[in-house]
Amino acid sequence: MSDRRPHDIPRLTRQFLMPGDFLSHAPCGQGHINDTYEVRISQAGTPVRYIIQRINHAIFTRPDLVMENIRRVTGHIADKLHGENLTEVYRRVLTLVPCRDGRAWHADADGNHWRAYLYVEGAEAHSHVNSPALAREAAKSFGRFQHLLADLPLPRLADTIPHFHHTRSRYDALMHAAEEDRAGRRAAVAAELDWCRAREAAVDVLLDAHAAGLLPERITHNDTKINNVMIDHQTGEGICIMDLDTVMPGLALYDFGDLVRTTTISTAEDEQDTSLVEMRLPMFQALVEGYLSTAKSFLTPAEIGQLAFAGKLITLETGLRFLTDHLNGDLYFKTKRPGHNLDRFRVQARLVESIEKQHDAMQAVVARAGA
Ligand code: GN1
Ligand code: MG
Repeated sequence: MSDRRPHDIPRLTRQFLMPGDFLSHAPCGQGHINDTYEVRISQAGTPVRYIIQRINHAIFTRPDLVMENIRRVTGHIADKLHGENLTEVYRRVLTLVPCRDGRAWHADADGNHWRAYLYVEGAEAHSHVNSPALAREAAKSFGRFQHLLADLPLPRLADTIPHFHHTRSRYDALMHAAEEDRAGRRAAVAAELDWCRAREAAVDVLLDAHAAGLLPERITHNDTKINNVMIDHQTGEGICIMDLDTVMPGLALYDFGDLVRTTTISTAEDEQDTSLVEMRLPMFQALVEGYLSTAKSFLTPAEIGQLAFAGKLITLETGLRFLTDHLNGDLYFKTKRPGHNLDRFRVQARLVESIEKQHDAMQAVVARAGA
């Protein structure tokens, strides 16, 4: 179904259990996939904020499974945090706001699926990391998130996007897109494709280790971008993990890898001057320390041994995905300018190279912290 009509947010707001009078709404967040709005409701004169989000059903083709995963995951975490007698649990885990008819989401007449959350006040998501303290907090929070979900009761969570971090499939999809050359862009990216081919061996490393029984399947977030953790204004603590659409079975290293990709990088993901892109070792060190502070109790030595490689792999994988989308004509990720996905690919490629150059130093950091 198409999504061409402007979203009538005031009307949508009335579908959810948000008592009060509608005040205003504004787009919010930096996501490349869903449409996110902040709404303000007046409750007896006090403005209260909520988040309303359209699930991109071209990408999440089973929004029902996404919502069932999120309902279980947020409910489990909230129960555990209450069990620890923590205060402000509604700020420490996302809280779904149900619809007036009791459902967890609203399907509109255009075939769009909408859900709502309480707004996490007194905190913000950062799109760039300027201090090791922030990197440490983010990694600590994602480690805690994995830990909290380690005892989620069966059944297994649904694979909302099958093969999401199956890097071999991502590589094959790129080669397929190059073969098809739907947007007529292949000739112009011949050098980029060669760069990817030269790194093909990397795509199987974690998959092979998993198949050999060395890396266990866990419940993972799978989209641990730095802007998916809310940092508390007062304490600087990573207080709440957001963007739960891809929480599903995965490898812990995928989560750590995407933290490396988005936190150690010296620039934005789409920086046009790629000479500025590098992997910042102090940030990597902070990530390793922060992650191990909450995840060491359950990680295996094989997982700890691949922390540095995971950063390279997920950066490479995300690069493959950006280049694939460029070749397909920019159908998947939202873009703001021509060549945007190609710019994103080039940044990932420079970051991979920077990680390759600093491999030994990164391994030494892991060895020190993991010992
Ligand atoms: C997408 O929408 P956002 O920014 O949270 C993507 C991630 C990529 C990321 C790259 C469902 O996440 O996998 O790593 O862009 N999400 C999906 O910036 O594909
Ligand atoms: Mg996301």
